[in-house]
Amino acid sequence: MRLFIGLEPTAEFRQSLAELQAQLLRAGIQGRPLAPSNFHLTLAFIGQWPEDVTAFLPAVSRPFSITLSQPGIFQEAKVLYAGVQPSEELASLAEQVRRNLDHAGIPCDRQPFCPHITLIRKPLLPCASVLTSIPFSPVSMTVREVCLYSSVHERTGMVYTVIGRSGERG
Ligand code: 3AM
Repeated sequence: MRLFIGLEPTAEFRQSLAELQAQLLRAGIQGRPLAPSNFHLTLAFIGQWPEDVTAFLPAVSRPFSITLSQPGIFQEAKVLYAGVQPSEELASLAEQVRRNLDHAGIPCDRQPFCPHITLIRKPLLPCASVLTSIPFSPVSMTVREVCLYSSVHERTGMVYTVIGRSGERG
């Protein structure tokens, strides 16, 4: 299984992300838009691993909010994303996820945590200023749980599916 751990957008948050994505496309940005059903915020990328790791997802003891910020681009990864405002709670949740994996001997990517939600892969911009010209709303959602995702390469592209939740740990 190809696995990663992340946050699943609520229906409302997903809708706002889809609207932002549509605005970016209308502004002339080309590329490969993610299907809104695939939107997620990655906390830790595991990659190939033979077992379900739901048991190691940290519980969210105190729900907290995350809020969108300006869209941006990771040039190297060729990704256009919706920014997510950094916060103490979010950073410590990502750290807790990575620590749990370390303790369980499960390897994960150790790139610094930079909260974002990918909207368009391989973006081509009509001009450099297009991103700052998009009006975006700083919508929020409440984080209540951490999700384990599987990533499957299907004929139509990648499909990310929640296969475990921190609330479901036995
Ligand atoms: O959350 P985003 O969309 O930025 O790019 C992949 C995607 O990131 C990333 O994990 C998320 C779910 O697939 N990813 C894929 N391979 C990776 C790797 N080897 C990776 N992240 C780090 N290391």
